[in-house]
Amino acid sequence: MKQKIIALLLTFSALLTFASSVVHAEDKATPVKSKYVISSDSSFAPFVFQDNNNQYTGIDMDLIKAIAKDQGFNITIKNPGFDVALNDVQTGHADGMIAGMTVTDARKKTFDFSDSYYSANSILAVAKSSTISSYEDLKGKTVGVKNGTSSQTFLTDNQKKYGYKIKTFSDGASLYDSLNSGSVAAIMDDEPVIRYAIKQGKKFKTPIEGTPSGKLAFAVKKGSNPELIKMFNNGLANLKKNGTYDKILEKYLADNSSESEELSEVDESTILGLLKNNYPQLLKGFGVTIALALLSFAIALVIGIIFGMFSVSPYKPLRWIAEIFVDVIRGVPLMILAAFIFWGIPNLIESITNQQSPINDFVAGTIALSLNSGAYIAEIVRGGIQAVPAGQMEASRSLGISYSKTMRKIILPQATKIMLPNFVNQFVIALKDTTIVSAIGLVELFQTGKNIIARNYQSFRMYAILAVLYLLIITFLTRLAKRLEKRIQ
Ligand code: ASN
Repeated sequence: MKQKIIALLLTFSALLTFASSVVHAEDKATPVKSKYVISSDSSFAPFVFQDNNNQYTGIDMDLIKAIAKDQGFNITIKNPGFDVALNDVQTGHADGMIAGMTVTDARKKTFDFSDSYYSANSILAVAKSSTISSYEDLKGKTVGVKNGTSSQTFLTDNQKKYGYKIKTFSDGASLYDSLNSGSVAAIMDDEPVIRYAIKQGKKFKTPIEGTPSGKLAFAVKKGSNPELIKMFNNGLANLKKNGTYDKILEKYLADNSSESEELSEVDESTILGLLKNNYPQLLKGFGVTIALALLSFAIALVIGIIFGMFSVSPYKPLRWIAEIFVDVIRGVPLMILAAFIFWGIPNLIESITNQQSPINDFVAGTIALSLNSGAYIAEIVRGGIQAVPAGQMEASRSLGISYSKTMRKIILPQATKIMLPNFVNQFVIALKDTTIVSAIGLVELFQTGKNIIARNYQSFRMYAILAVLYLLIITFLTRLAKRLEKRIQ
């Protein structure tokens, strides 16, 4: 009997060892993709923000890089902002996101979360001189919050109770700037982020105690990239064990953290200082803007000429096609068109094919801008052709000359002269419209400027620099176009 029990116990323990080794083996994950795209916030210090060299840094950036190294997988990080990052993961433009993201029940329906790496409250900040000292004092006032965040959910849930208005912002920089300038009475954000801003010299205070909003974790789209979550968890556990995790937190959260000292050293409070520190980044953004404008305008010219010719064609169906195209594209705001192409279409394709098919942000921006300008150019072409007296076409046709030859030899040369100034005008509009497609996270000149402001809060000077840059390039290009126009005429 005794022997039987011992044998049974032995078998049982062998089974346990086997089972635990299986569980352990499962815990280990190997990368499936050669590179994982990780999306993040653009300004959420100390979790993610730009340092003086315009590199993204912070707890989240250090953590994900250390974890990738520890677990042996490759990553590319992009920082389009919190709500764009949420969309990125949902539509397959990114494999995962780390952005001080709070684990909430609502989010668990659409995301899978890793183990938590930090916990944070949501807290209200007001100007130092403000008299607000309770939620009740917010009645009738405006509270700012970043779009898509857990703080926004808290504010929305309690709006009726306290009677405040909510204003949402797409990024932290404009949110904090708005409290600074007094355009909102209070803002709500994660407590470590507000405390960090105060430490950096923001004249804010936090009169009301924070409300626990939860744990922060890394996230993937529900059901996708399970190995990424496992690798994150394993890596995080290792970093906690070997002290790296504590070191990272210490680096950004300690009172005398080196990061904060570094920030105050650089003088970015003058236009010259701003330019000196940021010109490589500004030039890059400038290049993207110019490339976007030129490429999309060239495509728009082709689209516009085709549909413009359709709209004056003697064939009714062609005229209809042109009319529908112009009406639809002109009737949809450019920002929605860009969002539809960048997020909407991949989402649709995925729901049909079950396969993620992300589209590059530059390509999506170019398509949106080309279609948009294309519709307006089609109208310019139609207007130009119709401005040539109809008698000319009739006279030419009655002489037996074909439609296309009359068009090419008689009508178009005159029409082109009428169209030219309008083309120049449309190009200027297209160049300015490139700022709108920054909404999909494309880092062109405007977004570059916003990212810089996110770091140093120099909105007056930075926006002035941006305005002058656009003014210079547009003036230069219009002058050039005018010369060309004169030559042609
Ligand atoms: N804690 C915020 C949220 O999850 C994240 C952020 O603002 N980056 O809503």
